[in-house]
Amino acid sequence: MKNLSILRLISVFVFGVVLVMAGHHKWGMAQSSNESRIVFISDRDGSPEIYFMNFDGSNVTKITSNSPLPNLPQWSPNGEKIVFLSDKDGNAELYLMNIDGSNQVNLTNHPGGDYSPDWSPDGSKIAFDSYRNGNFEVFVMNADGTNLVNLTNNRASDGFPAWSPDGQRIAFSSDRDNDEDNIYLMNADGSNLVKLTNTKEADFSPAWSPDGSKIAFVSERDGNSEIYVMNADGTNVINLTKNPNFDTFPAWSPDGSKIIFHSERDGNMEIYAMNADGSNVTNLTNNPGVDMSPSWAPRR
Ligand SMILES: [Ca+2]
Ligand SMILES: [Ca+2]
Ligand SMILES: [Ca+2]
Ligand SMILES: [Ca+2]
Repeated sequence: MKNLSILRLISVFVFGVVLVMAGHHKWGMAQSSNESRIVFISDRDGSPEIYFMNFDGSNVTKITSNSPLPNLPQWSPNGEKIVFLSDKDGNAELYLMNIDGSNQVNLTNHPGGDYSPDWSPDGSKIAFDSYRNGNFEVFVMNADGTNLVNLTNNRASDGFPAWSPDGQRIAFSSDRDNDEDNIYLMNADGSNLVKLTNTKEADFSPAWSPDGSKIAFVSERDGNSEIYVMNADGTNVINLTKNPNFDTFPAWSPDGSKIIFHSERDGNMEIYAMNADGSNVTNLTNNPGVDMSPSWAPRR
């Protein structure tokens, strides 16, 4: 699956990009405290680290220091922990830490690459994808790293797990039908597989709306990476971004009104927010560094 591999390389590649851009943007929307925060990756201080910012792009705060290639931070449902990817122990592993960056624990501890963490809605489990068996598989483990289960067991590339808000199903992407990646659903135990999309170009990185009615995802079906949304049964697919540049990594706001994503449309990687219908796109980061992989704080 070329797109899985390409996406994983982006985390390394884009940190070599240096472009000049200046300015700061205020969105000016009032939000309650924890809902307003976004965790993301930036190399604005010279090397990639994990940061917080408010929903409007203000109050940027660095959480980690000297963290080798951190990526894909995901806030726990109770707001107290962050799971993220780092290669600080020599290969891609998933780590759990407190939201102040303290107490980093290696959850995966396996020489194979482990990526794409996603919390179960009750916070008891973490789904992820891993190359440890020689092809990408979707695994689930307890939030302390115990009780590992391979949910896919298929020689195809299976990745980007996303738990439904009711905890019953997991969306993921796979090229198991000898095609490009498409979006599939399975029950949280790996049973009852349903294919939701069926295109010749790659569909990946699914993200459920908080009410479970829709799934945002990335597709290259219109010639470049765009953020799409569809009903959770696969109907009514809509291109939300319609921009010739690279748009990927959708994540919903806790109230379902916004989708954040990262894009290179302004010349370097920035984090953007848009309304869930694609309108009112706003650059939240406005920094010449690489800003990527946003995740919203959970609803409290
Ligand atoms: Ca590993
Ligand atoms: Ca597989
Ligand atoms: Ca695009
Ligand atoms: Ca930037």
